[in-house]
Amino acid sequence: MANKALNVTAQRVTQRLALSALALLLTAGVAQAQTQTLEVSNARLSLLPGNTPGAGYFELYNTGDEAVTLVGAKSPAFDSVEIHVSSEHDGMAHMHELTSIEIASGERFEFAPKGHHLMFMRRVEPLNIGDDVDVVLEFSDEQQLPVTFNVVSPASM
Ligand SMILES: [Cu+2]
Repeated sequence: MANKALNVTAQRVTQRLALSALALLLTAGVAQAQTQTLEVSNARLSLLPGNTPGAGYFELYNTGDEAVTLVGAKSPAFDSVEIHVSSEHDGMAHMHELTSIEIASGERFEFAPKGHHLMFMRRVEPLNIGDDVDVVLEFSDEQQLPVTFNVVSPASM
């Protein structure tokens, strides 16, 4: 009797382990699939002299079957990074912060001068033209996409 009870317990533990292993495999599979559905190109960071904010431009191509939502970005080289969009009213340039941008399946979303951009606030250390800056793009499904931005002069825009 006691032996049988032990066997049942052992079996349950085995099942639980198998389920955990399966869950891990599924999670890893999903994470990998998501990373492969986003392509970033032409990532550049336009930097003015002094400690003014830098503007990040790039193209984000969603090759996946589902929409993705960009909710933020971070970089060890800056205190904070915001998503901004520029607009013009009565000949005056303005910009404001966005909390998210949805990129549809198959869409190539361009962050470009006079439009959407990442605003890099407060440099942690000096940066020069030609430097590489590590940035992580953050999505609503908790996906984190590392991107290297190349520091360029605003004159090259
Ligand atoms: Cu801005």
